[in-house]
Parts: sequence; structure tokens; C-alpha cells
Amino acid sequence: MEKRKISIIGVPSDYGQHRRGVDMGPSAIRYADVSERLESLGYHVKDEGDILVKKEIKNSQSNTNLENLNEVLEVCTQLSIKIEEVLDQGRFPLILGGDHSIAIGTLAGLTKKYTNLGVIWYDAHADLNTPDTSPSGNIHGMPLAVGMGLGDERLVQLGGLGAKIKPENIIIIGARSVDPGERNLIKEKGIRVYTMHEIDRLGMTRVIENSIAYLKERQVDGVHLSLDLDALDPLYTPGVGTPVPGGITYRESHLAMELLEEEQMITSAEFVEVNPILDERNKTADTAVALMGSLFGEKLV
Ligand code: B3U
Ligand code: MN
Ligand code: MN
Repeated sequence: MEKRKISIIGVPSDYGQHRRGVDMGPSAIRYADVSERLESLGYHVKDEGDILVKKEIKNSQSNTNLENLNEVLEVCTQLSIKIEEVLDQGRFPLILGGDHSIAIGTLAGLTKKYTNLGVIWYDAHADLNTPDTSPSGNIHGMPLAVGMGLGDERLVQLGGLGAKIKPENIIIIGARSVDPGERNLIKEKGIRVYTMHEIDRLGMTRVIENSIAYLKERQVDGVHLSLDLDALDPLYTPGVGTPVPGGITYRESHLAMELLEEEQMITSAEFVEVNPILDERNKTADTAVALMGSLFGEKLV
């Protein structure tokens, strides 16, 4: 059988939020031996290197509630083009962030190929803010809303993204910090959310089984896993910009990845918000790579 092919794309951008260091996420994940780990599982792994992110002294003054908009647009545009290229070659795109604003570029690239994409958003946050509702002006709190066509037009139209992500194709897992505007949007659009409450009540097995059944019913033609390391409890992933206590455990996260792998449903993935400056001995990047191992079929026996 031909080896499955994975392309790793680094996106060293910190423009979607205020804490420096998340631009070093791709380096930290590479240092944690991501390529070697996946190669040992039998994949053909090509590291495509990093998207070029210009480093400028950030202009922290903004009155638009869209911090570093131009920089985010530039990074995401390049990323969307790269993803399209990788998909054209029949390779699995594995994106290393960078803050979560890069997902706008990821979704733009993916929706060139997938016309009914499912999205699993594994995150402590809903990332459903718009400039009108955002408490911070940080674009990393907006990518899922942008995917549905909500928010600043320049972001929404990026790479032809339009409003291609359907609210009924989205599943958020791990939410425990949701802003009022996001809560309204979840209700209005009927977005499926498994908060920590549901994870505690149902257990991760049923959360993932239900998610798989839901996406199958939706007849999605691909599923993107957008994994923000802050979905896990800060005990396991301290190196993130906005840690929220009471998160998903290391074991539950491995189980989630293993169940997704069994189903062979995930067609692209991104691991974001790893900030080595805030981390403890690269623990967060190590966790990210361990989870990738499970997502790509690592078994103990
Ligand atoms: N919801 C808040 C905080 C936040 C979103 N994403 C992260 N933090 N990582 C916001 O600024 O939109
Ligand atoms: Mn996020
Ligand atoms: Mn988050």
C-alpha cells in the first residue's frame, strides 16, 4: 500500500493576539520531533517549512477592534495558497501555529477543495467573536465566525472563503470561556457545542461518537480538526496565551484523537497557540506532538 502523505506547514504568526512568543510555536513543535514521530508511523512526511511572516514592531494602537488586520490578512492569504497546493498534491495538510487567527487562511484553502467541510474546533474558547462583540480586538478570537461569513469583509472574503463554513457543520469541543456575543451566535445559528459540562456528563467517548455521527449525517466531504492547545487543562499545556482552568485532560485528549483516527474521517488538522515562552520545558509542544501521534494511529501494542 502506498504511504499516506503528510505535509507540515509552519505558520509563525503572533499577529492575532497580544502575547509575544506564539510565533515560535512551529519551532517548538519541530523540536519535539513531529516529523520523526509521524515517519515512524509509516507516513511520508514533507516539511514544507514556514509561511513567511514579516516581523515588524507591532502597532498596538488600533481603533478598529481588529488588531494587526493587515498582517493577519497577509499571513492567511499565503497560508490559503499553500494549503491549496498541498491538497492538489494529494497530501494531508498539518498546520503548526501560530495563534488561532491563522485558521482563517486554513479554512480558505480547505474550502477550495471541500464544498461541505465539517469542522471540529477543540478549544477552551468558541472563537466566534466579530469586531462588534470582541472584548479584546484580537483576531484569534474570531476565525470561526469569519468562516461562517461574519465579521470584517476583508477577512470574510480572504482567498474566496466567503461564508463556506456552515454553522450546522461545526462542532466545538472543550468550551469553557464563551463571551456573551458568542453565546448569542451559538444559539442563533444552532452550533453544536460540547462544553466541559457535556464532556463530564457524557464522557469523551460519547462526545466523539456523537460528533462523528452528527458529521456523517451532515454528509460532509472532509473534516478539519482545529486544535487549540488551550482546550486542554493548563496542567498539561501551560504554554498558551489564555489558559482557562477546568480543561480537558491529557488522557481524554488522546482518547479523542484515537477515536477520530479509528473513523478515518479527519482530512486536515492544525495545532495552534503553542507559546514556548510561557511553557515549561516544551511541555505544550510535546503534548501537541503526542496527540498528533494518536491522531495518526500510534498504538502501544
Ligand atoms: N474570547 C476572548 C478570549 C480568547 C479567544 N481566544 C483566545 N482567547 N485564545 C477574545 O478575545 O475573543
Ligand atoms: Mn482558539
Ligand atoms: Mn482558545
